[in-house]
Amino acid sequence: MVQRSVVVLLVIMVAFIGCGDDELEKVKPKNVGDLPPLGMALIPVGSFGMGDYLDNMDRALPVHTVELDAFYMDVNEVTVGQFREFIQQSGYNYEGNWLNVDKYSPTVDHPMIYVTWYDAVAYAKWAGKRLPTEAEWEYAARGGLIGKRYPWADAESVARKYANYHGIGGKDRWDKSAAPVGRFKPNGYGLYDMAGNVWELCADWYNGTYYSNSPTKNPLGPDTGQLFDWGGPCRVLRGGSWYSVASALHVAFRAFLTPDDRHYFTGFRCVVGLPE
Ligand SMILES: [Ca+2]
Repeated sequence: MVQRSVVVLLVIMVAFIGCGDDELEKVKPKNVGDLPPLGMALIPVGSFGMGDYLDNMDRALPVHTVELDAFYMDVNEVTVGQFREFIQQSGYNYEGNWLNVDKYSPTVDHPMIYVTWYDAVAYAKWAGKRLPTEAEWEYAARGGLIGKRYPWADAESVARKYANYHGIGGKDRWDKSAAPVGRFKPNGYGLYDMAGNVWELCADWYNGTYYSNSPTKNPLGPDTGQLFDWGGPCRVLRGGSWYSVASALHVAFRAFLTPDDRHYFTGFRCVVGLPE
């Protein structure tokens, strides 16, 4: 019996030795379509309580259940280098001022800033992606945690390990500019800078009362944005920036900006759905 096992083993070994490079090339990974695209993380299908559990932010109430399909999200904010490549390849007419960009995002590894919502949408289209919905952004920022304040849970005392935000201390040595992307710790889904560095544009129009009548499944935001005394409508901004105080880093904190505004604190990242 032992001898027979040895013979079988030898046959198997010879069979493997007989496999050349040609054979290896025939082997394809299973379910290639399920692998995250380069630089993106899989955000799993699921549901969560969207909104503010802890701080009575009226814009982020009521907390309501949202169900989302799975999607992939850029692990980093879109960089200056990526945006320059987009312009070179597409011929897109970027009407911002590169001197402004260089002042606060001086290298190709810094997040692209001074983008309008239209610039961000154009980049996403070129990349075969789209902007996240506000619900997708918050779900991803929570990183699998439930009812927590920040992407890393609740303690502000460790914020400097995870976020570039106002003031210096800990790992944050970028006091007067954005940091290169990915220099702080990621959240539970492997996403960097969901708190701080640059505010991130979402696809949705902003309305402060939307949470009262949001659909449960894959909400897309209101049909149009809220109007204010000073103007509007606005698109949603999330996550806070290098110039924000810690309260703006909350995963539920909602900010907004008119879609043709450019600022030193505004950037974005993209998402893409899973193949059908
Ligand atoms: Ca950010």
